[in-house]
Amino acid sequence: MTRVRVIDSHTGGEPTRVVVEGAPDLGRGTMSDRLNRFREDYDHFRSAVVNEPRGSDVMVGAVLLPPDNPENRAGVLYFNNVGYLGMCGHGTIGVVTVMNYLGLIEAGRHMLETPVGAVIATLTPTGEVTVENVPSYRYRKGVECNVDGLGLIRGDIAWGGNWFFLVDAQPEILRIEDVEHWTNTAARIREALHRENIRGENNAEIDHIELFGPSPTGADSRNFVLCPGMAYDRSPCGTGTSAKLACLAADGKLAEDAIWRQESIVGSEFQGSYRWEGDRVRPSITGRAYVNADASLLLDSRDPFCWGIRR
Ligand code: PYC
Repeated sequence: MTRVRVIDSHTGGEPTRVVVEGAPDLGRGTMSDRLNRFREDYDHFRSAVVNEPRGSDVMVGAVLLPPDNPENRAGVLYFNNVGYLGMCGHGTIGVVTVMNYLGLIEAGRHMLETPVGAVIATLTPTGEVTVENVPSYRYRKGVECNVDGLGLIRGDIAWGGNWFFLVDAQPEILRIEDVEHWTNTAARIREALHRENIRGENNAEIDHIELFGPSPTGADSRNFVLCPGMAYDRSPCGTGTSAKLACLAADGKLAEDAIWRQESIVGSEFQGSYRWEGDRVRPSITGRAYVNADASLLLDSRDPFCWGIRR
C-alpha cells in the first residue's frame, strides 16, 4: 500500500489537488525535463491522483517539487484527467495557498518554476494571490473555421501558458444552466480546429476553447472554458484570462495596468491586468483559493482501479 499525501483546494470553484508527499522521484533538471520523465515513466501516477475513483474529470493535479534554480521557491507540474498542462493559473493560486497552509511560505513574492517558464506569485496577508504569468501573446486574429451545426465562425489563437481559441459568443449569456450546450458547442469548435489543422505556433495543438459573453453581474466579461479532457473550468481560467488580456492588448481595447474583471460561468471572478514586455504582455491574475481537504490517497496494487479509470 502506497500513501500519497494531498492537499485539495478550490479556486473560484475549480479544484486543485496538490501532491505534497509520495510523488515519484522525477530527478533533477528543468520542469520541462521533469515533465517529460513524468509523462513517459509515471503517467499511471497522474491518473491515480486525478481520475476516478479517487478524483473526477474536473480535478487538476499539481506536484510540488524542489526548484531547478535554488533561488526560486519551488517547481510545479500540472496535470488533468487526460494529460499535462504547461501552466495553470487557478492551480498556481491553489498551490500558493496550500504552501501557506503547510507553513512553507508567508505573505510575499514567491518565484515558481513551471514547464513553460517561471511565474511570480504574490500572497497577501489576507490570502489573495496575484500570479504574474508567463509572457502571453495573440498568435493569429480572426481565424475562420467551419463548425458542425454552427457554420463559419471566427476566433483568435492566443498563448497564455496554454493554447486557446477565443470566440466571442455575444450576445449570448453563458449560463450554468446551459453548461451542456456550451460544452457541446466548444467541443465542436475544437473538432473543427483539428479537422482543419488550425494550430498554435510551432504546430502546437490548441487544446482549450474559450467562449465569451456579457457578464450578468457587472464584470467586464463572462467566459466558458473547455479544458482538454472535456471538463469545463469552474474558475475564469488564469491562463485563459491571460490569453484574453493578450488579445485585448493587441486590439488596443485595454490599457496597461487597467483592471479586467473576468467572470466564469459559475460566477467566480479573477481580476487581470497586463504590462507590455516587447511584443508580448506579462499578465497578472488575482484570485483566491480555499483549502478543503488534507488527506492521504492509498494506492493498493491489488485494486484493479488502483491507477484510476483512464480514457
Ligand atoms: O486556470 O489556467 C487555469 C486553468 C487551466 C486549466 C484549468 N484551469
